[in-house]
Amino acid sequence: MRNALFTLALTLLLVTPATAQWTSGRPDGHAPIGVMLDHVHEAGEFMLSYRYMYMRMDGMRDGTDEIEIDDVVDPNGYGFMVSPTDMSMQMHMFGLMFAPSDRLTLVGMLPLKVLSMDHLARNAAAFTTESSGLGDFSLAGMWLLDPVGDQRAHVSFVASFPTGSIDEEGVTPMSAGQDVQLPYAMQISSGTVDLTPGLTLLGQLGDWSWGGQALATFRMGENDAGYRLGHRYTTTGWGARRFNRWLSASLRLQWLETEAIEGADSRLNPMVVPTADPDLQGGSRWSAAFGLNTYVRGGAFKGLRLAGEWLLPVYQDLDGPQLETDWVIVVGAQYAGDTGLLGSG
Ligand SMILES: [Cu+2]
Repeated sequence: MRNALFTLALTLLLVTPATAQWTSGRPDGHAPIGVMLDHVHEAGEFMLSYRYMYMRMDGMRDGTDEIEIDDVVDPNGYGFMVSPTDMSMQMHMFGLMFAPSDRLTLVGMLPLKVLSMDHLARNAAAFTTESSGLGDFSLAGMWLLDPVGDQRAHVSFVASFPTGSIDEEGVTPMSAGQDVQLPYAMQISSGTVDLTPGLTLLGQLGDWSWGGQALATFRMGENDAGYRLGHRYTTTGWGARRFNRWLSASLRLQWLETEAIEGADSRLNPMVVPTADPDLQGGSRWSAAFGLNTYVRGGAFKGLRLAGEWLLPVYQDLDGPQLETDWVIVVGAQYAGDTGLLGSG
């Protein structure tokens, strides 16, 4: 037995090229662009990043079944006065990374959100509410664990601070021209300090690479409006292939679970519209995503990465009636370089 193990270990050692070592210097050296906190930097490096996310939600769902808007507002159905019909969520995410050492990378992130939701009332009146603004600023640290050959792993920890607004208002047909509090999904901030521990695994083998990540977001306490958003759990795994020095494609699966809201905003009436009911905001979702990564390796734009990812839900189980997600697009630009602050490597 010991002999067999020794032979196996020796074989693995011999078939693993001596140069096999994980490297970020390839297009798939960064994860698909929809994955945050996927990579660390080397001592002295910085990175500026910008991501644009567009999420399209259209139609209502209860559990795994699609339902009609008419049923939501039918007095003999769900009995709400108003139903959302569709929503678009846009986010501009600005990020700055800096690595004080090869082990530790620090990240600052600030989102700008633009939200729009269309509705249909029982009396057939259609209306739209909108909100926008700077969201919650977050600070993250990532700690690189000891690499194993061409595989590596890091742990991450994010603290998000409620710098955005939970007091977004709008005019609805029921508000008689007055500005009234908008439902939970139209708010820009969680209103609480949110903590997100995570673990990321990365591997490379020839022209192929893979990765996996698990994140959990916990909302601390209760916000000024008397509620907290549901905790969120995300697990994702992907495979990627590079075609040459500057282009790679990826396929990714993602599991997202959101718990119900705890407490309630007393400015909202949960009888009027499902989006105002704290018990109708949770659910889980499986999505598949296709992505492209590019990496400029020389010239005036050396260190620039452009990437895009298109995500499609393949399974949704929602605490409904609730808007279902149709698709999500994320595009991003990242520019990394050496600050020169910590010498040359
Ligand atoms: Cu970076």
